[in-house]
Amino acid sequence: MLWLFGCSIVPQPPARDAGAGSVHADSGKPSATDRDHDGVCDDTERTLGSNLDDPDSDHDGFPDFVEAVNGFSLTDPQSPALDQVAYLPAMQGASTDFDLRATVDGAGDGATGDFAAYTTVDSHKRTASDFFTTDSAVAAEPPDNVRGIETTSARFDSVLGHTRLSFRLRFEYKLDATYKCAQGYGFAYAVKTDTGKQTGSRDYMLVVTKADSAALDIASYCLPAGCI
Ligand SMILES: [Ca+2]
Ligand SMILES: [Ca+2]
Repeated sequence: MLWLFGCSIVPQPPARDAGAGSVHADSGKPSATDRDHDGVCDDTERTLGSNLDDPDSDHDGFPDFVEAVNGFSLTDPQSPALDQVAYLPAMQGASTDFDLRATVDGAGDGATGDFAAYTTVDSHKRTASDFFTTDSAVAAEPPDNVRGIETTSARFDSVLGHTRLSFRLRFEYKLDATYKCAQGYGFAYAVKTDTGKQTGSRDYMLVVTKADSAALDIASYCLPAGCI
């Protein structure tokens, strides 16, 4: 799903450590290829319908680049929605619990939560998997639609009918490294039935923030040296 855009263009990951010759390393005049220096090239912005002169085209607080590489819309302020983003401070020992829900139409099978990290543009090749530790099953609505909840296995027994399943994901920061800027890590969470059918999948983003960043704004995020 990574690099999958609404208009189905598939850009390549930027060379994050590019030095000389990169857009930002150019002479002082405005770049011909990335006018607003937001990591999204003018041509890509035209294709996506975003604003070539605004690094946050939909003013949702997420830079165009971060939305583009994580599969969210650059022009819809509801994408990602508030409940699609988890935040984790880059401080050793920090953790965050992230609650999410998936609606399934059960046929009596068990249903288990399934976490999957997307490839990212992190220069250290980190993904959401490097921070994800556990997921658990929390509740079902209506409760009588499930026979039991195996909390630590993120599993609901015998789900029958239209049911909203609640899960809790835990992310922990165990790295020694510090973050100079915030980085978004896309992931999907789906529900798998005992017969292998996958349903209720939705995309999310874990934002790992600079440890001392009290207020996150678009300037807080890492941007590539070039543009996509
Ligand atoms: Ca741009
Ligand atoms: Ca935005």
